[in-house]
Amino acid sequence: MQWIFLVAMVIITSCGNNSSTAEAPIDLVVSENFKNPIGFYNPKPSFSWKLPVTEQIKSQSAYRIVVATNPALLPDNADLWDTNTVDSDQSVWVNYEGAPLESRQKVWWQIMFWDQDGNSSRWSEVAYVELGLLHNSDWQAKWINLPEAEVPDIMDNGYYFHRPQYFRKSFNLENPISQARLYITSKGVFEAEINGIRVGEDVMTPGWTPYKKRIETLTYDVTDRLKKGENAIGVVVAEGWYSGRIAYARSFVGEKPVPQLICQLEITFQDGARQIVASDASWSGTTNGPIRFSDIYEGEDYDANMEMSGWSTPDFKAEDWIAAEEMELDSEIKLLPKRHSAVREKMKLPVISITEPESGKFIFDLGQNMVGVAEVNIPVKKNQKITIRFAEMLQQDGTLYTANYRSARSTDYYIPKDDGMIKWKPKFTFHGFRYVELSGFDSTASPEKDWVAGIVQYSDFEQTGSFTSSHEKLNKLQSNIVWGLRGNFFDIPTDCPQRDERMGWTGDAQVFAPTSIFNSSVHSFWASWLQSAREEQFVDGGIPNVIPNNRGNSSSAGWADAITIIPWEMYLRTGDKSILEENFSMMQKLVGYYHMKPESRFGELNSFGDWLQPYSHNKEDDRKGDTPNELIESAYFAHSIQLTLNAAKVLGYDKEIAELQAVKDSVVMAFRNKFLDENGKLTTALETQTGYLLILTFDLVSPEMAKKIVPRLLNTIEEADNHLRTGFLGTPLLAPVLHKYGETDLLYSILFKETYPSWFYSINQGATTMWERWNSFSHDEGFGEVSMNSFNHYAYGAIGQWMYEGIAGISALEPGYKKILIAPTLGIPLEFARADYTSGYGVISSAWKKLTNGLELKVTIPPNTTARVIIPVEIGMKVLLDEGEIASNSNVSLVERNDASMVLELMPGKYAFKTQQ
Ligand code: RAM
Repeated sequence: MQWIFLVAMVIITSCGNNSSTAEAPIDLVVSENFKNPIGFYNPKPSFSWKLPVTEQIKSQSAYRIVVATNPALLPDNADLWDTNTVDSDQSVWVNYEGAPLESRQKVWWQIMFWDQDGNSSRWSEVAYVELGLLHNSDWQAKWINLPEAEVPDIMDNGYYFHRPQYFRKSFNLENPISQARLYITSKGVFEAEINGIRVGEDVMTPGWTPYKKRIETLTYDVTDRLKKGENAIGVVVAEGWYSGRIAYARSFVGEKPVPQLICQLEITFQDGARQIVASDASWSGTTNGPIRFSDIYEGEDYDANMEMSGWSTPDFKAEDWIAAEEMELDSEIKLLPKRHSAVREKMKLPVISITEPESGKFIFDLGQNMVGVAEVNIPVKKNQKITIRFAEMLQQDGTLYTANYRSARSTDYYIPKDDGMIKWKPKFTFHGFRYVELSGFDSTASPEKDWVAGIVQYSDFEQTGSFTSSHEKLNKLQSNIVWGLRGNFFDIPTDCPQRDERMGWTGDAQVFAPTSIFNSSVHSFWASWLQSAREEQFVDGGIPNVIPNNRGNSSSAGWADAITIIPWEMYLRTGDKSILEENFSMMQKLVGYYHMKPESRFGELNSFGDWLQPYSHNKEDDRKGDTPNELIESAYFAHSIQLTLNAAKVLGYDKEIAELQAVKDSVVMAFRNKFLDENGKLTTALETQTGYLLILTFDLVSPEMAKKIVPRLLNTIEEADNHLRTGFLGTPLLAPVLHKYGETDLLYSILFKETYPSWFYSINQGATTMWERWNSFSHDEGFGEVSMNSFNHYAYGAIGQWMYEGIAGISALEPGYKKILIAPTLGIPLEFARADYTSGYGVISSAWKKLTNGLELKVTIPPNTTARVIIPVEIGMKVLLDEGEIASNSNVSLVERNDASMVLELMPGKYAFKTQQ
């Protein structure tokens, strides 16, 4: 009897309609791609997983998720949530619907699925998610600072600054430890140590948010750092974005806020007892540590004579340290767990050559414009100051070109305490550079390449895509785009990483966001920045030009719209509806803001126009280009309404759908009446490429009218000798529009232009990143306009989207790539191209190669998706699959055969097609 019961149990728990077991699901993540997070921000996570790639598994027919408070309860006794068998092919974004999770809570989860034939999989490995501190009331700790830090010092250049504050606390733990977590953040930037060893690998934490509303907290597992007996924690806090110089003003215009620390070390002992070590007035501190000064723009000053050996260990005698002052938490400022990865050291670049253009000043070339810090490993003389300067470019005489840093000092100083070798890098600054100039080292030694390394830092995301082709310059462009991304995803999306700016310009962000997600796992990065946008939205619905905002209260068309465009783009590319839910009301308020103005008052909004359009005739401000503000404003108004409407449809917000549709129709009518004549010609003073591109991208006219407009656009391009005449707003639209209207040969020719203005032109001038201007530098004319000349500015990298979607031809037919389109665009200049992209379902790839008499196309489709592939093949030619007949493969079905292509529907798998005479 017992035996029969046991067998029955086994059958029930395997839950199969069919007894065979498939491989377990893999890559379990919560919410925006977090793998086993601790200190997690979201008490209602969603769950996603991937099906294993095997011959047999094509799709999921059902799943079961179990969630428990203890891994031992899994899978059979899940006490928090058991979905039981859910008949569904959903393998991404399954919302947790168990009891709400609480601060600190750690829960374990596991998943199994049934494939298309009802075969059950094995259970996945157990994954977990641990929450951070979700409420201000979770904090016993107080904000602390040193009294002396309240009075800032003044720098030589007149800017005030606060010296970095070192804090410490020693404490006794009487019992063996089972678990310890450090919850920590600062107003400023911090680095923590426990018992002399650094905590975590993050840099410049907590990053930059609207500090008056929200400061992000970090959580670290420090169980292994602590021991029974005496322990100590030490934290150094510097100004960072909080009170350092950032932008034309500081974060808080006119204020001189004091950097502060808050942290809470929570220890659980093996007997279950708990102890909390929290920042408060019992901590002591000093500003007399070795980091004398740190600032994002200026750099860092370090004096080794001031080193305090062992300052974060229990034995340290903190004799001249003073008591910290404590301050209660402010209920207006929410302390919330950081919702995207902090910046980290991601790569280390070696030096490729050394020069000495001025006696005693050696320049180390890293061969690549990058963002981060330089690590030096050099011989020094006691008290002989080392100067470390940076530049993105060199002048003709081989010395550093630093004029484009504007007022940013961007220099580090180090004073050695002894003769000998030092290894050092700064902690609380970052630089944008390719070249490092060293002087002041021990001049008896001759410089070696290993004296300097470039430590590349950016928000800790992974590569999700790659693009390569037969064309060297196109590959260089891809590399420059990726370096532009690495350089400008430094906790927030910045326009540039090197000069006295480095701000979250919204316009730049919206044009580059789609490209960024092809290349990197930046979904949570954008979701987090959008939260800052919600916090910064003005009462009237306007959106500041930079987020976080430190530039006053104006909104600009094409910039503000980042907050409708980015949620929509992220939804399309990930299938995550929560990004629409979270941002819907912000989107709606922006529409309301635009709508406040009667239609007759087009052009009321501030605008940067088609920023930096080449050959501008604009007499007021040539940077704003030739497309009138009012047209840009009205077009973006219509576009933002459309995207908000799309979101309302996805979310099923019926009331809003009707309202938004009505506004959209009236705006579009007004646009047509004002800006177009009946022949589709722009009525503006100048016909611009961008004017036509906006109309065609945002579908502001009927298909019949679009047919009249396309030739006009082509005409403006021809007049420019087949070059682009577009700025920040127009350039990203060129590819989608020309692609949509079948002008891909022209598009290839614009993209492959070597002459100004073009992508390859900058490459021909030596670009290793994207530049702010096509001619930021040229061999003939030298450096461009110095007042605004960044050599690391991702905006024009927006073409990367078409390299994936157009050239390689990978795009999403359904949000999140549940249904994929593979439709490569062959171009005369290319022999082959290949892109790989890791979607929520797994790797999608498309690789094509021209053959003497046809084409080879290799495609990978991940499980639980389907794909439509459009193979360019003329009538009369044959298409083979794996050297055989297509018809013999049951995973492929023919949708259509037309003059120019064969359209097939593919099940998951790998396919090699060949076209032949
Ligand atoms: C400059 C930068 C930035 C741009 C603004 C309008 O500061 O070029 O990228 O968005 O102007």
